[in-house]
Amino acid sequence: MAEANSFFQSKEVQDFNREIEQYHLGPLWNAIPDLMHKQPKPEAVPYLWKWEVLEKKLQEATQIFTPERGGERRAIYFQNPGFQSRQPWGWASTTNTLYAAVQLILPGEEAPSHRHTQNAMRFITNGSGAYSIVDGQKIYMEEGDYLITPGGLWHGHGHEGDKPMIWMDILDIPIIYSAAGTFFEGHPDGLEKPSLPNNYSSRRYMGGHVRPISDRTPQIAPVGSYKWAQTEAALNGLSDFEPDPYDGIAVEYLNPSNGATANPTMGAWIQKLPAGFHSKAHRHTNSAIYHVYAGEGYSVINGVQYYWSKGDYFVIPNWAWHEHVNTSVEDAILFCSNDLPIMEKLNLQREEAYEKNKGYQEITSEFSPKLVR
Ligand code: GTQ
Repeated sequence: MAEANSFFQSKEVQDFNREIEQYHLGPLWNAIPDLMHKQPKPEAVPYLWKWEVLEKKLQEATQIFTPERGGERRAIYFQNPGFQSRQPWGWASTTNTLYAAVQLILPGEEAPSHRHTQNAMRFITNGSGAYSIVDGQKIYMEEGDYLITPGGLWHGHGHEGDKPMIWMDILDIPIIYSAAGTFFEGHPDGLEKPSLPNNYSSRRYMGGHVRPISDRTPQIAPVGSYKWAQTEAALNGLSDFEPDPYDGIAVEYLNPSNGATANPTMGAWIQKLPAGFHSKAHRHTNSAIYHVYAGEGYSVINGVQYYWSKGDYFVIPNWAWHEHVNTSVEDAILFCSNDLPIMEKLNLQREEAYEKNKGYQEITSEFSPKLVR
């Protein structure tokens, strides 16, 4: 190897590499170890955002920005520190493939409808009375609901309640950006007028339990909103069963037409970590963005301890070792969004158990989250 190294560093090779640059040509012999490293090396780093910071910044944003003034949504996204060099705007990358944000809408506000090639999903964290109009269907949102807005569908939001409402958005912006597949269009009417009965698809499908017999082959998931009451019932129904050793009691949102994930490129599930639960550690090629819906505990990611409590968000980059611990006497409930469907479609999905130390990582340090001063 020493010989090979000195060959790559030799003046002859270096000069040649520089010489071909002017023709916009590149030397594979030097590039290959950086391009085809032995295992995933995501630019994304593990990170955690505290709810107190998000709440404060969203509150401040209400003083600066209104949908009326800006013609857009009041969303603040999670910029992974590993992507500062992506231009523009770090591609709003929370992981290599996914964008996530928190969005706040005030009573009476309307966020105009638009459509884009990016797929979107939402997890409702605070409040009630707001709605999303997706493809002509007005869908009311309540805490714990999960909504999908597959790419290409018109969507806009409004709020009929009397308190601010907040939710999490997850989109595949970085994937669509790198594939140069971005199309975006504003709706000619501002907020689209509903053309279907309210909550149409969830009611027709009973949340995925049955379907109208006329609906045998829909292409995209025909359920726009997955209601918390049904998700919670599913979690409770599993409470007598052995939890998954890595993720606790976890149920994934699916497209009842074909059993695939609810959104074609992004996966989402709810996982309950019973009181005192300590998962085993593993790693997988997909990345994940977590929201702490209830409870408190910590996750160990690549040996670093990330303490979390209700309202926090954290990132597990691709191929990072991780395990989750519920430190309290109450159940913890985590919402997990991930790029598993993308990895599966590209035949990249792999998973590995942590074998050392009885399956638990050794903790090397504790993460200090950035707090408001
Ligand atoms: O609410 O429609 O955070 O289109 C990013 C893009 C939210 C939305 C985001 C969007 C939306």
